[in-house]
Amino acid sequence: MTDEPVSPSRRGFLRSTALAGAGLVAGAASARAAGPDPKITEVQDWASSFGDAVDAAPYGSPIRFESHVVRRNVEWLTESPVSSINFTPIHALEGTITPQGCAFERHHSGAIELSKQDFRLMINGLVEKPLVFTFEDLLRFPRSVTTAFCECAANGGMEWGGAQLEGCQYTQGMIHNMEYTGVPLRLLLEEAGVNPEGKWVYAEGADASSNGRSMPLEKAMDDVMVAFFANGEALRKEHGYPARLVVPGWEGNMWVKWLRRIAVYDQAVESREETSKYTDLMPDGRARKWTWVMDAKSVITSPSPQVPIRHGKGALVISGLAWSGNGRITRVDVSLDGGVNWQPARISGDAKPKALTRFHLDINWNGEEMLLQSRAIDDTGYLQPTKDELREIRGLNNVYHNNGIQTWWVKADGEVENVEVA
Ligand SMILES: Nc1nc2c(c(=O)[nH]1)N[C@H]1C(S)=C(S)[C@@H](COP(=O)(O)O)O[C@H]1N2
Ligand SMILES: [Mo]
Repeated sequence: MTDEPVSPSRRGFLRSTALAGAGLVAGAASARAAGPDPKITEVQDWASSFGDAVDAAPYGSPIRFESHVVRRNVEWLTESPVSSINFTPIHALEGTITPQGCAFERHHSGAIELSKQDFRLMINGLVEKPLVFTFEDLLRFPRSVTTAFCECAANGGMEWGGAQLEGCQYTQGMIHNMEYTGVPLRLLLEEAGVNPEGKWVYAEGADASSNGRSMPLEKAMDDVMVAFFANGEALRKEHGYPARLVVPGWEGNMWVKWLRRIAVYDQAVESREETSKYTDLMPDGRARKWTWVMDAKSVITSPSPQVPIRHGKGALVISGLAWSGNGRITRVDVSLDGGVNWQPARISGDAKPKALTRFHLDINWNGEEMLLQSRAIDDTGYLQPTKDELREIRGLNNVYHNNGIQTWWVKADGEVENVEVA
């Protein structure tokens, strides 16, 4: 099955009326009928000898049967792999936490190797006493723990013009969700003492690009964290070791990695041209700016183009992810007929604010074509829009903040294709 994206092509799909009556009811999954199965009746190799000793891998990796669950790149997307992006294999993951080893990476000038010994974090600008923290200093501040998704504003950007890439890894995979431990930025700012004129907090990284971004002081004092642990272990190099900003709910570009300086100013400043390009061009030539919050969005991760249905009709688990930068996911609806009829999915596990939320819907698939969609609703009452609703407002010049509803065309043979309904 296709684990690589197909070359760019545009597809439209007109809703066929034959699909409308796909009325499916949940049915029980069936087990195989008991029979003389050698996997049961014969003594297997793995039961006739010893397995690996405990030290075989002091730091373990996934078993080789899972070696396809990896980040993937789309080579034609960017000119150089050091200023590029890859994609989380969300089609192959379950639950909500993204393992660091397959969490997407976005670097403007490559992932740098910065040791804890070489790490320094400076706080200056409009503060009472400018400070420089070593990594050891950070470890002595009170810590907090939070789970948050980090989504690049460009996630789904290639789909503005129409369905293009075959797989949610590519269409929604510029996202990861980790449990972070670190120091609330507020505590470091309070230590330096923000002057009354200070209204903006500028953060920059130690890499060549610096990725300098400004955020309003209110956000910096609210839930922003200087994180050094992710999913219980040290940050990986590619995610900003030894410390990065976690900016819950806001676009990935604000999540400065290899953090080196926090400056308080009375106005917003941006470092380099490349990062200040994070604006949304509108049809009339004006640009939307300061669109930091990632609006509610969802996607069915399985079945999806990289995860076709192989078991034929009958019990089918539909699994997906929903998230909102504005708060908590309160409901996810699933449609089997391209948005004509909707039914609520089950939220599985916790729906944490500004974090990935897992939903499931168990159906009894009758083997007919489906146009699968999901739509997220958050606790502000916001309902995820269709792609056409977004285009009507924002036009087609835009790259960022595509949170439109995704459609998967499930064919009778179980293959799945990225389409749009008209
Ligand atoms: N220092 C630094 N921070 C950075 C970047 C960068 O290139 N340099 N890229 C930003 C962008 S655009 C995104 S989407 C996120 C991606 O974080 P990740 O690589 O952990 O997925 O990091 C942000 N922080
Ligand atoms: Mo990004």
